Amino acid sequence: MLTLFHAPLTRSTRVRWLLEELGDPFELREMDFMSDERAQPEFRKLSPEGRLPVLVDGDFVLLESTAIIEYILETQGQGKFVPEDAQARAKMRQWMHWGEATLLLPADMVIEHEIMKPEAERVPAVAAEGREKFGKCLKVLDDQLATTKDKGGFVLGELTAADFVLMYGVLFGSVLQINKDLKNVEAYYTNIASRPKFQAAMGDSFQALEAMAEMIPG
Ligand SMILES: N[C@@H](CCC(=O)N[C@@H](CS)C(=O)NCC(=O)O)C(=O)O
Repeated sequence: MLTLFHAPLTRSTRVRWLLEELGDPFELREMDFMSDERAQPEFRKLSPEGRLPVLVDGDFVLLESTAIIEYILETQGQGKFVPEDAQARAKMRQWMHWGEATLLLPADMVIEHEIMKPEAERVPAVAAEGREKFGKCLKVLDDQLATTKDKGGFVLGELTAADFVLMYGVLFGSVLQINKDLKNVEAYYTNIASRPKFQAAMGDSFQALEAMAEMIPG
């Protein structure tokens, strides 16, 4: 059985959502992200930098949420959430990489400098630059969603692996109020948030998101 090391509101939510949608049993090892659990030597053997998610499949340990999603779909997805056509599959990977490498870079600038860092270490100019760049990225996604909204409502129409990745940036775009004028992105988030399996993956994180929204300056 697969074991997922997870903490609420981290990228492991992507993997947890996928596992919930697939419906096979898995072991969830929930960690307290803010405690010293991730610094423990036993955990560092799995994740040298103490990062989440971590997937364990027998003796096999895998890091990086996008690689984990591809591994799960390849080993137990039975063709779900992966287009058959090679070019559609390539587009799925394009959006997966974009959703991690491009979209989350400015998102992290905002999250770090508005929420995570102690106040004395926050640099408002970094947060402002992050907001601007994050907004521009989300506009790119909004334009893409305009082309697929009548074909299933996900980034390529039907739900694919790319959406499990993109969801995470979109969720923070919503909390940070950056999506608010991007109708297609907002509709996309609302659609995902209404899925029972997504709600199961989020657990009580919706309340944590509300608390986070209140911490945002201005
Ligand atoms: N690219 C990696 C990023 C993993 C990552 O940085 N996860 C965050 C939580 S969302 C983390 O564990 N950070 C710990 C730290 O920065 O010390 C992935 O997609 O899995």
